Order: sequence, then C-alpha cells, then structure tokens
Amino acid sequence: MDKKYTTLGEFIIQKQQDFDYSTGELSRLMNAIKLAAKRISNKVNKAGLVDVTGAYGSQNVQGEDQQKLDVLADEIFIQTLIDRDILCGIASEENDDYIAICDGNGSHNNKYVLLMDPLDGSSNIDVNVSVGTIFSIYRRVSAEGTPVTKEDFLQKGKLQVAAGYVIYGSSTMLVYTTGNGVNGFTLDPAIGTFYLSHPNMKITEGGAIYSINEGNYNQLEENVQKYIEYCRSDEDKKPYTARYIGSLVADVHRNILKGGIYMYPGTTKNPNGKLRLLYECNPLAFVIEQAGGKATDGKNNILDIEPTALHQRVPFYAGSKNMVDKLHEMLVL
Ligand code: AHM
Ligand code: MG
Repeated sequence: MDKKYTTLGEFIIQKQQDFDYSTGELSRLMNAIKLAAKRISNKVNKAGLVDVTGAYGSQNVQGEDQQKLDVLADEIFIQTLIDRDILCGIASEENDDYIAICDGNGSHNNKYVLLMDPLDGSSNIDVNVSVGTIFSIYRRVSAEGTPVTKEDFLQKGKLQVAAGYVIYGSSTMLVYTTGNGVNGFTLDPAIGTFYLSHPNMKITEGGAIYSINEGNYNQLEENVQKYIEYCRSDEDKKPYTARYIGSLVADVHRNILKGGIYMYPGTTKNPNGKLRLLYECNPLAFVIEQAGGKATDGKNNILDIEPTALHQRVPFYAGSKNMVDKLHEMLVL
C-alpha cells in the first residue's frame, strides 16, 4: 500500500482527542464494535463452507424464521460487548426484551446503551448477497448505578450519540457517525485491519436511483404509487434507475455512495411497513442525515419520532435530499 491510510483504531483515538472531557468510553465502545464486526465478517465469509446457512428452526420475536447466522451474529455481538464492560444495556432485533448489563464490580455504573440489528437481510446469505449489521448508541437517561430501564432504549433518534453499519459485501466496510460527519472504513482481511477508505462521506442532493420492493405496488397508498410512476416517467431527466437488493444496509450504502432514495412504505397488510424504528431506521437515518441526506416516515423526520415500543415499525423513506423532498411534496397532496 503506497498511500498512508489511517486505521480505524487510529481514527478513534484522534476523534477522542477532539473532546476535552472525553472519558474514552465511547472510543472503547467503538473498538468493541470493530472487534465484533471482524468476528461476524469472518463467519459470513465462510457461510458457504460451514454449516451456518439455512434456517435455525426457530422464530424470532416478530414471528420470522431466524437464520443460523442471525443467532450467531447476535451472540457474537452481545458477548463481545458484555466482555468489554462498557455498556449498561443492549437491545437486539433478535431478542424479545432488552438485556441489563452489570459492570465488572457487579454494579450498573456504565452509561451507554446499544441497540442493534446483528445481521440484517440474513435471508440473502444462502444466495451469497451482501448482508449487514446496524447499531445505535445512546447515553442512558436513568440514573447511573441503577439497572437500565426501557426508557433508556425508547429515546428519539436525534439523541443518538453514535450510529452506523457494517456491510459484509465484496469487501467488509464499517461506516459510522458520532454526529460530526460520516466516515467509512474497509477491512483488509489479510491482516484484520479496517482502513479509512471513505472519509467524510456525502450523499448527492440529486440522485437517480429508486429502491423499493415493487412487488408490493398494489398494496401501496395511491400517493406512493404516484411517486413510483414519477420515478419511472421520462420527464425531467428520468426515468430513474431501479435498484433493490432486498438487503437494507446494502441498498442504503449504495444510495449513499451513488445518490438515490430507499423506500419501505406501509402496505395494506402492514400499515407501518416492515422496518424497525430503533434497530434499523434511526441509526440509518442518523448516518444519512450526517451525510447530507434526509429520512422520513412520510410525515415526520425519522429522528424526531418518539418511540413507544422496542420493536416498533415505521414506514421508511431515506436518501438524497431532493428526492425525499419531492416524495414528501407528493405524499401531502
Ligand atoms: P430482516 O431484519 O428480517 O433481515 O428484514 C429486513 C430486510 C431488509 O434488509 C430489507 O430491506 C427488507 O427486509 C426487504 O424486505 P422485502 O423482502 O419485503 O422487500
Ligand atoms: Mg433487519
């Protein structure tokens, strides 16, 4: 490698020095996420070789079949974070309820909670398509020293301290924000090091890709159907290009890099859509906003929604600013 690339470890230390009163806990937490990401990446890359593909034979709390790798990724993430003694609580899309974590002294003095989707899009693994991990970090609202409560997890997205995703694709990338821009790191698997490959990521204001499961077309409300017709029409330098992997992290990552809009609207069968506010929409909305884009449920900014339940679902529209604005304009007609 000719150019000097900053490693993720170096980057985390540099950023910590930007905060005068930093205790280093968030840096330690990011380092633990980095480690968990590498461990999961290793498993995902071997998925075709070892017996980890296919259904686990059980269902998760939303009644969906759990894949073996979902379960493994959930365990790896939780154990890696618990072992490092930085969190007071974890909530995962795969588990019914949150977990309260004691610190090394048997008390509850840690101050961060983490919410995650350990392996999003896991039905894609059997066909060798990209999957991802999504994470979201908050400062607890309950008093330090007491066990965490549900309120520590049910916080508005705009209160996130950090959020990001890992994409296990043709290469593994970790992309995250602490509210001061978005940076992307690519894993060199030979030496197990993430390098800063995508500094200060920005999503173009325009954009020409739309991503939606169009199989649901007949179940969408009329104004969303009209927006899809608009995307397909020839006027104003269109039609846009349709791209839908069916793996949220991969679809969002592509649209951040190339410019586009991701949509998972409510349907007649599922009026709140499919995606979970706390584990999927909030963290991705934080990243997208920090990259200069927008995220909405069709009425409100995602990050302004007051959560009411751990597994709450919301319609999700996110991406390039001008595309989300145009959609908004058509939804309120
Ligand atoms: P999951 O969390 O159970 O993997 O489900 C979320 C996934 C997203 O990755 C993807 O965008 C969406 O479900 C695809 O859903 P659909 O097949 O309905 O288009
Ligand atoms: Mg998911």
